[in-house]
Amino acid sequence: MKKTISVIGAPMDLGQGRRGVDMGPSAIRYANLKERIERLGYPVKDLGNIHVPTAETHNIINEKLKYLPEVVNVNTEIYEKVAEVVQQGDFPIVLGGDHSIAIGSIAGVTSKISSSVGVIWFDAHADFNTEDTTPSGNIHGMPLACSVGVGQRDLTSIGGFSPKLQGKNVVIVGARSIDPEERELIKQNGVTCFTMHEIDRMGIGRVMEEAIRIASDGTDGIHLSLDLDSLDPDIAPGVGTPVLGGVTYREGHLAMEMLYQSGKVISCDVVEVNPILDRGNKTALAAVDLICSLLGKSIL
Ligand code: 6HN
Ligand code: MN
Ligand code: MN
Ligand code: MN
Repeated sequence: MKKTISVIGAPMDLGQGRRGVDMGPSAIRYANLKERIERLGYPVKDLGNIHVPTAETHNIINEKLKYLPEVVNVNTEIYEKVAEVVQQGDFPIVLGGDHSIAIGSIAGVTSKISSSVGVIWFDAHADFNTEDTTPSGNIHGMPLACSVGVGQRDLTSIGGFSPKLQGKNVVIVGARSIDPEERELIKQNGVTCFTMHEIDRMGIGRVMEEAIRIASDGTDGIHLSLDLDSLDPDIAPGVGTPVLGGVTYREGHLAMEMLYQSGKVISCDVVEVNPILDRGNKTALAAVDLICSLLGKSIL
């Protein structure tokens, strides 16, 4: 019997500045997420959406940590839901929403695992800023730092413990836009980063072999945090912070196929799909295609 897949919608848009990413969970569901996963032989439970307050009903108090209290509250709810799913032995897929939801998601996964969890952060960005290094004040640029215990306390201590991850088991793949001080933080915390440069030089196959080895070294499993802006904007235009020169469609799929073959992935986030900026739900469809490869869909 295959693991039950539990889908949790997190229509969060308070971690970034553009309208529409709150519709990401709907767009991904509309792209037939449930049916397509069921076709792979998994039981699927859709647990619905986490409540996210409307941006217009709240004020920004701290320009360096926009909507901090609201982002903390939503992530606390995500943490609780994900922890419950993992406790039951199911595989959570958290649909963003912006990438700030990974703070709660990773807190939930790591709280119920006896030893430690590795993370593969598939993204055009490193999401390793803090309130001291952020160029935007947007919390979606901070979740990976928070998860290794770096940053504002309310964010790092979601679930009542910190850090969630050890830098040596964290791997960023696909990066091509990193802020200057963010770069220093990544190095200081022992995080591995395979940028587009390494993907071009080594090929995605070798990059993923290394990434899987590093993320599973001494851990009980791998959490995949999949930001759709990792893909090239030609194939995934519906994202808030597109960056040229991204991962191709096949590179993305090979990465997911290799993660499936590793047998190590225990949970994932699928974030930053913005239907307002998309063309014909293309980005949500690409997201579902990638999830299917991650869950074992093979070509032959
Ligand atoms: N994402 N590094 C930029 C910032 O504002 O901190 C961009 C972050 C993008 C975050 O795409 O999840
Ligand atoms: Mn609520
Ligand atoms: Mn991201
Ligand atoms: Mn990104």
